[in-house]
Amino acid sequence: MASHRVLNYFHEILERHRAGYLVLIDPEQCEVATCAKLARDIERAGADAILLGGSFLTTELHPIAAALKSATRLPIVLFPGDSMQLTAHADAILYLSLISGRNPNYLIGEQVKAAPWIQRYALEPIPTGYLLIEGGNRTAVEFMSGTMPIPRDKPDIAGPHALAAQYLGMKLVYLESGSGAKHAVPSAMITAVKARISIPMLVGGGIRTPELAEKKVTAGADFIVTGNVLEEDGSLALMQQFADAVHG
Ligand code: 1GP
Repeated sequence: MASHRVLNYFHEILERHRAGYLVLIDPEQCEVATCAKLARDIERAGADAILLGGSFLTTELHPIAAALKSATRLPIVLFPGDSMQLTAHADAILYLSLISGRNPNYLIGEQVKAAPWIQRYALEPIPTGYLLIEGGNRTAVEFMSGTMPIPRDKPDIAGPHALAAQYLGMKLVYLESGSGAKHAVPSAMITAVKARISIPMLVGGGIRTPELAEKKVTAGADFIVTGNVLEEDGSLALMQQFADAVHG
């Protein structure tokens, strides 16, 4: 029986704060020598967990994950682009199914390849319905997955996708504009999805200011994910502003 330690922790965050703040580290952008400091800063800033992963990996994940894990008590949660992005040096994995797409490889193929390794590494799998939303530019996830994003002005399409994820037993829904998206997920879409589901919703992609993060929380996001903006300015002060804006 898999433990639900990290999922339970996510629910505890939502009892403590109006929303949670997750910092995404792309292993491609993180040197082993510097990522321990980054992990300590993320914890000091008040973020709730670290996500680790990217659309495309050309670097060794294990030493980076190990350095992060030894530097912080925050959960390290894998956010993999495919079944190669697995390591034992993490607490949990967002077990993603790209349900907005119709590519069987990202609906179930990569998941089957990953399953025995998740078991071997004793990672907590958190089944997550992953919805790619049009963000105003071509993103790596769109290209790598070969799937079309849901149009930005179609909340009526996003809502039933998220509801289907919940009915399939998934524990989280992730609305994703793609890393470096020009536009974050529209607030109207977040509100429409929120009205459909009772499982927590993560929102990420293109969130570059604490003010925008705050707006997405007001619209209904339960967790805000930021990646790119901290790769450019990974200052403790900015991370603290994000954490404060999200926690409220
Ligand atoms: C990407 O949602 C995350 O998967 C974060 O996106 O890098 O644009 O913050 P950004």
